[in-house]
Amino acid sequence: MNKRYSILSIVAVVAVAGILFGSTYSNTQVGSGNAQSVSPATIDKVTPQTIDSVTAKDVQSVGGIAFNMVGADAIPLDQVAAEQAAGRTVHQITLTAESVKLPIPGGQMYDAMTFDGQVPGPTIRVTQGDVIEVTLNVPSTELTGHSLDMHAGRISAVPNFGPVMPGKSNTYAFIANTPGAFKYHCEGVGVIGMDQHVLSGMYGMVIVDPLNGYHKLLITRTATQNGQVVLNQTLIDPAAYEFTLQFNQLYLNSDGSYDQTAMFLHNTTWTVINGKPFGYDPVVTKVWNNAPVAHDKSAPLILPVGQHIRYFVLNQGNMPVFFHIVGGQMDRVTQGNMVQAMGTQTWNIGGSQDAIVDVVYDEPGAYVIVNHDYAAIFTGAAAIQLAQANPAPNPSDAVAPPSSLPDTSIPQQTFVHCECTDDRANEIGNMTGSMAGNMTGQ
Ligand SMILES: [Cu+2]
Repeated sequence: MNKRYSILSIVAVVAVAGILFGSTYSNTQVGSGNAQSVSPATIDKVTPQTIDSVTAKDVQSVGGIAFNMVGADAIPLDQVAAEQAAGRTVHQITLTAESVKLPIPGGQMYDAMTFDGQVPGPTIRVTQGDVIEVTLNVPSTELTGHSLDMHAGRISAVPNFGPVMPGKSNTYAFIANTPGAFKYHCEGVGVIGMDQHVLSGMYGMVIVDPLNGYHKLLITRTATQNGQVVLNQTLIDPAAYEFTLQFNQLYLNSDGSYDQTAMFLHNTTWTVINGKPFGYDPVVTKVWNNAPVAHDKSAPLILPVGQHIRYFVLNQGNMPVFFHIVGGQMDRVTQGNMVQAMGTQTWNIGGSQDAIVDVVYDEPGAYVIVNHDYAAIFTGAAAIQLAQANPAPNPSDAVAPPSSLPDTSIPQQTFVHCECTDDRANEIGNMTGSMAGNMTGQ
């Protein structure tokens, strides 16, 4: 590695590690004081547009408002059962760190680091207010320690995201209080190696469905009436055909090992969507079409025309994602179940940020999802979608599992299509009736 970057790297790691792990950790309880609960009706009067100007007088005028801070997201493990008894659903999730070799275009292999032998790691799906109790296992065969940072909760990094050395495991629990599509990732060993571990594959998604479900989708087009152009608006059901799309980069030396110098320079070797460069593009990745195992083949996403499509988009990488659908527009973009845009062409998703994108395709055709950064497109950030009147079974495992919420997901047939080991592909293939590679951890 270039000496300058080597020194920079060490300085950066020491600085971050000092901040994260050098401080003394104490488990602070958020006190409830004399605060009183707020009814949903009262909350509704305070909108994001007005909250900045709310004064004590305003608060009095709406009947008094005081947030009842009964606790943080983090839950001590011995209190998980009590939360369950009180009515929360508990998801016990286990992830296993696995360093493996995975293919890249040209038939070459690279040194991947994974959760459960697949990139991205298993998608975890819960409902807002559920408890996630997660265990990271690091087998004794691993040559390095790993860790697990979950963005779906407000929980202290220390000690929860700390190093788990080979042969050890670590468990923590939290309430998923905020809806969205959240990143989880390895932090290396006390953040040392975090870049290598994440950019080599140790990342995944937690979908937190809103407690009261997704909003109906307003579709705005135009029509002609009595010789005039008029708005033609339709409100469609929240239930949608769903896909997860996770963007990242690979920075590789010619032997398939991690290239940190290339990372510092943002000199991408491959850009991946759901773990593969051009993974939904059978034209570019011909090599995979001749692969002997199904999970190494590439296939486009198949979408139904005129139906509600929902994408959970997550930027796992080191570069912005200018999310764009060639030939399409986004009917809605939401974050935290709050609408951010309606009718937009491109949505900028920064590093470790998510967006939930809703679209209706009016006509059959090919619509390519890209990161509208040319360096990203031509290194792999292009996924072909075919919108059809009568779609064949969807050739993708990108579908999230149905939530416990009614009226959320329209189940789709799935197909093993992950950047994963043969063993993992076989395991997923045997998960009859469930969504490939994903889990709710019930
Ligand atoms: Cu790791």
